[in-house]
Amino acid sequence: MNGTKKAPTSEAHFIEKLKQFEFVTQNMQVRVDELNGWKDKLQAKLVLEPNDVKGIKTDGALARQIHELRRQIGECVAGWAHGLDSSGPMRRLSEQFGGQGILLVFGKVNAGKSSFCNFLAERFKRHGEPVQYFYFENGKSIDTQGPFVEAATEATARIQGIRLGSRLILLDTPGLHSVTDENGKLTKSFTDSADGVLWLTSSTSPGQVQELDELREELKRDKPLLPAITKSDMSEEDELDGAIVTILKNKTAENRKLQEGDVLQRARAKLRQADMDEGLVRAPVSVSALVVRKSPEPDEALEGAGFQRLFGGLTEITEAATEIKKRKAAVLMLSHLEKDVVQPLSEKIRPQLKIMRTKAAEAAKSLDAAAPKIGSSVLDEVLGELADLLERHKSTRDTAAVHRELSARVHKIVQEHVARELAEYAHEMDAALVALKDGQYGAFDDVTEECDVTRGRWKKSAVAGAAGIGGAILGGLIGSLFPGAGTIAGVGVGEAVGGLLGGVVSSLLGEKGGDYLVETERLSISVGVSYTRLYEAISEDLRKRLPGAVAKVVERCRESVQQVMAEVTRIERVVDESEDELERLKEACK
Ligand SMILES: Nc1nc2c(ncn2[C@@H]2O[C@H](COP(=O)(O)OP(=O)(O)OP(=O)(O)O)[C@@H](O)[C@H]2O)c(=O)[nH]1
Ligand SMILES: [Mg+2]
Repeated sequence: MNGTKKAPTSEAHFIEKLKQFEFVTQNMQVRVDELNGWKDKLQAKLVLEPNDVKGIKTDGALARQIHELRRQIGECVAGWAHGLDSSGPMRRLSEQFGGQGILLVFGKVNAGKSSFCNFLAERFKRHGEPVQYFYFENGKSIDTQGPFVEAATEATARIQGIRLGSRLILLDTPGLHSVTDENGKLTKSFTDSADGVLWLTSSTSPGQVQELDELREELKRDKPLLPAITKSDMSEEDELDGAIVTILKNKTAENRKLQEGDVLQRARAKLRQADMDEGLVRAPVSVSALVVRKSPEPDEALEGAGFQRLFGGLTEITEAATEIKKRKAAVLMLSHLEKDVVQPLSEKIRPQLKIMRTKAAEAAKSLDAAAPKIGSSVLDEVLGELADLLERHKSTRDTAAVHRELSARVHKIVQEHVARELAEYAHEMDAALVALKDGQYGAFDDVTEECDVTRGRWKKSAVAGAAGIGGAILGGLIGSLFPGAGTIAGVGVGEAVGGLLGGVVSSLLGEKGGDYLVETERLSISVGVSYTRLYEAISEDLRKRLPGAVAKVVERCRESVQQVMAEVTRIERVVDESEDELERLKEACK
């Protein structure tokens, strides 16, 4: 026989209604996906670009700040996953029972929880509904043959459950204040997954509201609470066919009403006092599973034992639980994102970004001062060496060597100053910027003196030959009197003086020497080498080009600082925008 009659009972109604409940909506899955997507996007955007800021030395203060930021971001992102893991058992359970409602059967040791679960399973079976018992081991649910152990002494030491029909899970937990602390912890790790709570309190001393302290978190999450006063029965002796028998009877209606009113009042007061929503407490229902079980007509006994009312209450809280469940995945995800993602970003990353902004601004400021300072010291040092350098190459007049050596010196001096003043940076001056091209500044100059020379010549070659020899000897002598005048100058002087001497000799020889020819000539005689013009030309050019070349190096340093600043700004914007975006997603979840 089956329990449904013409006018459906509350029990039948509950069983039917349960089939229509949708515990998860497609819509919420979309929300959860959005929240997951938000996190993934944030993680991708938090990757620091580029990997290393060009031109900044790895041991410098700026580089250390970047390194620190990268480390902190890495730590935060790793923390996200950890935050998600710590809610593992609950999450796994929620996933496993994705489309089903979970009611937590909660109460003190011996409150009658396992008996209550077994009893409901019996009722479902009686309605031809599938029933499946299971328990948890190592985080996995294992199906088992029911029913659960009911005992006068502590019976349940594991989390076990029953699937009633295809949509409802009852979680039977070890009793509160159970002798083993482990059981309490175990229970706690699963209570999170519930969508609603059935609080079982024995009619022998109902309403020990301090038990609700353990449910603080569930109630904070707006889970509905239905108190059931169990064992609402009493034994009475009666006479049956002349024999004295013990009969189990329901407690009187009056007694039940009193207890139900009392439990409701206490529970509400407790929630109020704990700053929770007292509206979560539903009207308590007094029941006796044992009375029904002992009755020869269990279907009929349900009403008197309080179960039709209880099914009414179950219908209500299951309905409320579906609402919780619909939002649950998104609510859980949101609370994870706020606690594990947004909070560390504000507490760790934002302050680090602020420090970096300050450091970068300071660096930019000291670069402003660095360019003119380095420019003028470099110029002083280079010009201070220029005269020496030219002096060293004067004898060879090798301007190519001058340019080569000077270019190298300029480059080296700039580098030395840059290394000292811009120690943070790895930029080098582009040597091409100060390269001195050969021929650019002219050459070493001759220092000359001018004189008039009178040349004479005999027609007879013998005399001319003798005069030429003597002149050459004397010329060489004079040439050596002008140091640095060089061979060419020496020969020139020798020839000119030779000509002069020839004239003297011919006058000594008289008319007999032959015809004497005289001519006067103006000669420019080189007496030394000057680099005055070269010095001027080079120093003028360096004055023009060096400050610019130095400024270019400083500019590149500034670009590096700007790169750091840009990255700081970008990360700040990512954090701001992500927080705004999460607020929008949160609104959409409501
Ligand atoms: N009189 C009466 N006794 C009941 C009723 N339901 C359960 N009991 C008894 O209460 C005792 C405890 O029942 P359990 O269902 O094991 O209680 P529990 O809350 O699961 O206990 P733990 O698992 O130890 O926390 C058993 O001896 C049951 O027979 C009832 O409706 N009336
Ligand atoms: Mg039990």
